Amino acid sequence: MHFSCICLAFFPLVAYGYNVHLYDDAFWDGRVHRVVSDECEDIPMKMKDEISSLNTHGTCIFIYKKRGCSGDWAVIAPGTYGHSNLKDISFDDIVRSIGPCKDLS
Ligand SMILES: [Ca+2]
Repeated sequence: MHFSCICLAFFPLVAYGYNVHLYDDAFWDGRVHRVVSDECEDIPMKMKDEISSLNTHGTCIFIYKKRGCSGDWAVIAPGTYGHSNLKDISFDDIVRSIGPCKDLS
């Protein structure tokens, strides 16, 4: 118990904020929609089923195939596939919500 208190003191629980530009064409082209948040956000109707590439500006997000951050998901973070073309990870034109990265450990 004492140990966990020390951990919380040195590593406070923080929200994993993200800053992402979503594009309706591959390779960061077409219409763009920016989302800055630290919680789940549904894709606006005007961009629904159109997202084909994205730029997370070094942050980490989860993308989901259903609204409310549910359904199949994938991690988009520095070094992962899919940023330039979501078709590479079978998420082209299907992203309906995005959310902060979760601790998968
Ligand atoms: Ca598209």
